[in-house]
Amino acid sequence: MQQSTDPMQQSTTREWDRVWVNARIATMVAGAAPYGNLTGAALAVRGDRIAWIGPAEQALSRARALDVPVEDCRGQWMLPGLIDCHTHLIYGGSRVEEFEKRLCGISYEEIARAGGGIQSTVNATRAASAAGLLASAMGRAQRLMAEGVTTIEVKSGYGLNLAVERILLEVARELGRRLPVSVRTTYLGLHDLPTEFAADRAGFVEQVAGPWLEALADAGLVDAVDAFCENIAFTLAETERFLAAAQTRGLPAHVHAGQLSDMGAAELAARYRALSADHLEFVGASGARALAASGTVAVLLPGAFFMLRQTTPPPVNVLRAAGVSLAVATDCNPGTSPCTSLLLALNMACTLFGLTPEEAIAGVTRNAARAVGLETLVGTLEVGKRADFAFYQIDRPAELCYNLGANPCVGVVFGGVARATA
Ligand code: DI6
Ligand code: FE
Repeated sequence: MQQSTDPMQQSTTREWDRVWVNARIATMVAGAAPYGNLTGAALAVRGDRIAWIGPAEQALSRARALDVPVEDCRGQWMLPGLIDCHTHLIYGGSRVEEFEKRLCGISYEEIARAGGGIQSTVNATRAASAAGLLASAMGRAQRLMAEGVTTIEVKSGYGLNLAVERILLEVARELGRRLPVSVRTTYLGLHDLPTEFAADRAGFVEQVAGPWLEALADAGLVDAVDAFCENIAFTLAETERFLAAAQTRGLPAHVHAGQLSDMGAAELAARYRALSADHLEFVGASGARALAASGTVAVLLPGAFFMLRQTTPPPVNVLRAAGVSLAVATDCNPGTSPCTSLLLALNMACTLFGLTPEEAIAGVTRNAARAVGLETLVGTLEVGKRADFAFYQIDRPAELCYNLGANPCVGVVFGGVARATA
């Protein structure tokens, strides 16, 4: 799609199915007014696309001439549908007991030795039925959607064997069929070493990067891959083996990079032109420069930072100075971020990491779209993009970051169709 700095453009060849007037529109198009704001504008859709954005008076007269339905937004704000670009939405069980134990002074390591941590979620996920996994994930997805989320990235990673990873990715696809939301699937092959491979790390990485990736990709279940590159998880070399295998198949990558230490994972992600490098509490100037040069988006995950009570935030100034695009996501997972509110993540990105509200909102729209490789389709309100947008009863866009626990979303349109759930 052609990028335009002037969203007040119009298509002359298409007619409209519906037009929205009296909205205050934050297009989130870069380089225009703050938030890409348009005043006195209207937006028309045809099919699942935005067909026209232009002055409200023109919209009304044309709508009358074409006899298309007109929706009066009564001054509500309209923004692009939000994108949660990093979630582990599908898992069995819960880690609430672990949370209680940690608050009673039992350490994460003690919990892990007693069978807690990621392994406990792997056990609960392997024991769950596909129907149960789908039902719990639908509930979480619906809570995200109620805030105006229209695209969700969903990672596997709690199966750690081919059969269960396949189920997780199938459930992710099913979510996208059952709900009016678009789902991007990520095969998080390297999340943790399963106990059955405890004595054979290399063998596990070979399975993940070889036959398992092949089977899952051939089944059409994989939009991207991901690895947890960290001293408690997988090394640079192991991560690279997986990224190289994905690259051979033409699959893009995300990397969990710099959550607990700077191992050079951001540089590796950049070398493989990853869509995103995620977490980045620990990244240096060289990692930031590499991400900027490769166009890899930095996905900030304040929910995990908050739950783990970490004290070193990502070096946002360094990332900004290097020109890295910033995104924000929930990291919804049972262990470190049991968060189903992207609006709460927006607040935390501002209060804990120092993003401006405009940066944070760009981080769940325009830049989140890049982080999932869908920037030509979603993330801004522009003619030709998919008609995904949300309506909010707020006075200004920054209010989306300001509220703690309120949900001002009053309506959602997904692919040109108003959602009943909003
Ligand atoms: N980083 C995280 O914070 C989560 N996964 C990851 O790679 C933790 C997942 C868990 O504890 O279940
Ligand atoms: Fe994560």
